[in-house]
Amino acid sequence: MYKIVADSSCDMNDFPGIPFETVPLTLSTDEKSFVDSPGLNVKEVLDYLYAHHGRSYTACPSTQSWLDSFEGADEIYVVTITSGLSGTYASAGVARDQYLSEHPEVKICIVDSLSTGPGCVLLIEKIAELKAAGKSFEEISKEIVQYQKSLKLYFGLQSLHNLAAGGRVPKLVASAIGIMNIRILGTASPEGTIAPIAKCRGDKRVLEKIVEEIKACGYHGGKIRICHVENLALANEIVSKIKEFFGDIDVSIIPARGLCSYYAERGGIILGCER
Ligand code: X90
Repeated sequence: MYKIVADSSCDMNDFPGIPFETVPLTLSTDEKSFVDSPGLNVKEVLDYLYAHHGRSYTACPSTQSWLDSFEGADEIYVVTITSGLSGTYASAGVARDQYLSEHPEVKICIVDSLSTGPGCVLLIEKIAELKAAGKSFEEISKEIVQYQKSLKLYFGLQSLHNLAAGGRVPKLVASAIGIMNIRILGTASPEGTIAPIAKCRGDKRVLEKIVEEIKACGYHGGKIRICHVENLALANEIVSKIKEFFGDIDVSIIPARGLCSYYAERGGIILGCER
């Protein structure tokens, strides 16, 4: 039996018809910890964190939580948040080595998304598609790396506070964002780190700029997945604008789970597309 496992940065809890499970990261302050499991009330956690004055931080899934997720399958595909910003990919690797030493007959492929949220969603859907097409473990392991390279990720954020506090963007890049209605538009670099593209004043400008970038990157009407942090309006506007140019495309919009909500922050959106 095959199974796809992703960490909670993928923003989905399940995919109809796909054997799928997520393994949670955690969000913490010095007083409280929140496990980013499917039942997490993201709005309440954000309310708590915005009201909290001390430090907050995140942690990648434990080896044990990966090991538990591997149980019961003999062909396992793991999709993780970018190794450029998180230890999640490494922790999955530790779990794989341990699991394989106890279950040498099992096959485990770990895919470094070099992305997050919607980028992971596209990878998960692709693995399931390749599997449904009857491809072997070896073929899927190879093809998914090529597919990853064909994907693009863009994001529009209203604050970089948590990313900067965690050392994931330089404090200098973060400084002007969040005041005077300034947002940042960025992309995932090929190494899976944050590459700022432009500062934008207001969501309308984010919308225009993101659509410009998508058109310029070689997008030709492929799949698009968008996750948002309490900003369905912007996600919907982006979709209508893209449809004006590319017609009826395969697109879906999902609310971010805990991890992406914490880093993309309120108002943030993240878009993944095929090229
Ligand atoms: O504690 C951990 O190991 C998790 C650390 C995750 C850090 C980054 C999460 C980013 C989420 C922000 C915008 C998208 C940027 C993606 C660039 C690859 C969302």
